[in-house]
Amino acid sequence: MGKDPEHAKFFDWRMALSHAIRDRIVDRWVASTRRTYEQDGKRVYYLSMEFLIGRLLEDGIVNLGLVEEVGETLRTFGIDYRSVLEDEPDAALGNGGLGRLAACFLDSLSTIGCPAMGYGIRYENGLFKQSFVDGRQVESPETWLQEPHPWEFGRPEVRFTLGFRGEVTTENGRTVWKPSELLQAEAFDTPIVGWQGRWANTLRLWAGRAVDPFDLDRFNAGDFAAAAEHEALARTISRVLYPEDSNEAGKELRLKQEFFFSAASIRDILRRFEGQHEDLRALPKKVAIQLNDTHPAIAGPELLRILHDERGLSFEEALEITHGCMNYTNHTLLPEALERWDERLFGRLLPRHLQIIDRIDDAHYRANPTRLLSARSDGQVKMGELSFIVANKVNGVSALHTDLMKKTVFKDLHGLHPDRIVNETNGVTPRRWLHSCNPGLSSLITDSIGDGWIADLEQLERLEPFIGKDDWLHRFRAVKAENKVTLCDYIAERHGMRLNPDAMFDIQIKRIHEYKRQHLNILEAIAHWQEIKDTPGGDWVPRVKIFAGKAAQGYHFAKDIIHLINDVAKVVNADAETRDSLQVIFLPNYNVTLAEHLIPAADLSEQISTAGKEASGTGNMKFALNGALTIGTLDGANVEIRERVGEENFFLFGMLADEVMQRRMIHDHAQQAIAADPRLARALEAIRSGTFSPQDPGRYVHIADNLTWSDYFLVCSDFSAYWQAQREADHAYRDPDLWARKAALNVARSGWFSSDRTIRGYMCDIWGAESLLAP
Ligand code: 26W
Repeated sequence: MGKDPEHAKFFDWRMALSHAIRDRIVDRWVASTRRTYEQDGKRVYYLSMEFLIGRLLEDGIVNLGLVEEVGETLRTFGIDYRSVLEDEPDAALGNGGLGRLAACFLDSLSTIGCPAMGYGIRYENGLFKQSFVDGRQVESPETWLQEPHPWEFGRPEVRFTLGFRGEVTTENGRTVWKPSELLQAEAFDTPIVGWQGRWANTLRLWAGRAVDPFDLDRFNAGDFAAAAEHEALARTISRVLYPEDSNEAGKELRLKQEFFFSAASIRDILRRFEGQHEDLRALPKKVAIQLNDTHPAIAGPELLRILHDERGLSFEEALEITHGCMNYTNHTLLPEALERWDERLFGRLLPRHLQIIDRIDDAHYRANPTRLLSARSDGQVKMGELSFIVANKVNGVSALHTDLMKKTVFKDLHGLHPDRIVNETNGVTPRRWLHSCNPGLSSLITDSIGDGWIADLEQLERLEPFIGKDDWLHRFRAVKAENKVTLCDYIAERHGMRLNPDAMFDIQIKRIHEYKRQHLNILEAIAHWQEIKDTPGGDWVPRVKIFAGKAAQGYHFAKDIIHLINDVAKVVNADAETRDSLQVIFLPNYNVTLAEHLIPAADLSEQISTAGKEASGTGNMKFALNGALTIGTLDGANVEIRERVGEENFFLFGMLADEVMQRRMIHDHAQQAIAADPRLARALEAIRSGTFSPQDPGRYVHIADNLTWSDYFLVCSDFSAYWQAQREADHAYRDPDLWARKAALNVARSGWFSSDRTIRGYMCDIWGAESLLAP
């Protein structure tokens, strides 16, 4: 860094340390790439609009097993290890579950030694920063690339020219697309090193660049802004991540982003394949492409276009090869999240691809004349249907979700292709989400069963015999207690609020959405507060309710839920009668790093979505692995968590997915629920009457009205059962050893939720890929 240690700032120490670690990673990276070329095995390409990576320095240090050495080295300079780590900004290149899953998958692919590349966009601005002004969410640009980023390697030599618009003509029998708007995609590579540094794969992120960045003539004509216009326009395509996580924007720039990185990735994949192979018909034997939801779905028609229009293969052959390579993962059943592009917008931007999609539909209909199921219909291009038709394998992300896919959104296509849909229940990397973020629990486990569990998580079940032993259980309880004190200090330092470390830490952290029902959680908190006030001196189990999560900018109801939670917190925390029994806090700017601070300290994990709405959830897995008990519905992967940890170690409540459908048939289902539960009615009335917004009494009438008159996500109908489950949790928490046993059994029985197990499923059921590492 060209700095004198005497005057170096944390930033300089972090950069210096990053370069020292990176230096050690590069060797394994080069060796892995060389071995991949030598072996010429099947490669996996994971195409995703989002990679929610978080910080990378500690990940590198932990995966190389250098924690002690680094700590010691910094100590010789009088520098604190954690402070250097805290200086790193998160790479917030994602919205939530889908993006974080992609990051966990990269860690597992490298740990297993599966030759793979992640492809995405190098957003200059990640997911917006969230702060609160008078309890309201305020967004500000996230500028992680404003300072040097030590974990990326620019690849100026890897550039592809791409285009939009223009026209499609035929020249000597060949269809030729001449795009009228051109730009370039430039590659930036990040090494992804696996556990124990045995393998390292590449994450390649594309940045928009102008074909000719600077117009000297215009500059000399004094038209300075215009001179740099092309560069600015090209950069726009990789400027910012769309902050929507369940509502398709339908915006032109979004479609341009999707095509931009998909097309650059396909070009790069073909360049690499053709560098080693003659016959394009062998492509499906050497290449498996995974579409992370429909966002990169255009990659299918783009590969087909190149094979047919540019390489001259017949349409049928090009389609067969494309079909052999492509696979699609669906992550949501929410209708508003399924991408359906207006065909005029689509046709304007990608005229040739629209033609190719029509031919794909024709070919599909010719092969399946019984039912006309097409990607293009009713003036829209439906990316879910397109992905299904093009893909070799389609998967859901939990057993329940995959089942619902077959019964709902893909019912007809499933009927036509009954063996195309498979299930791959999600997982999380145990390196970041246990070994690294919870060193106390990690060393207790390693002391007990050795450290094999870090790369073979189902070894955790060998903890069960220890759980019966008092001294082990006390060490387990001590670890949790210490994590809670650490979190209290972290929050006091940053937010000036002192939480009670002996209280039950009840945490709900995820994107704000009505189907995730943060408003059910705060409604229960209000009823709890009211009940405590009714029984002064009552023997209540002290509870700390922690919320965190961002709402999409345009999702006003979600933003109002955040405002309500902050307003309730203000009133409850100021209430002298109750604050020893109940505290509520909403922490701003939820991201990967904050999750790493919160999850190890959790006692109760809130997974309370309306059944049938949460495709899987992955936070639920992280909490169980860190010794928290789940209060939840039978939704997504909660079903499989409860099956594995044991129903007695899970606080279940609420309607099942099919009961939800039934209940909605009753037009006044909410009023009936309110009439049947005075506790619910009273809590709702408090919201309606402005108890939490005395200066603006009518502020939350619309929330109370929504819950009373429509309540699409059945908050009221599930309230009583939820209240009951919360009281059961209180009861269990009164017996610390009982609680600890249940919590420890959650740890011991959650090994299956490793993303290593998930990736091995993809390798076996979908990709047909092998590890290149000796077992
Ligand atoms: C087009 C806008 C948009 C952007 C992102 C629509 C939908 C998405 C994602 C699919 C939303 C998402 O993150 N889904 C979550 O994916 C996780 C990983 O599989 C699951 O665990 C969550 O249940 C699911 O909500």
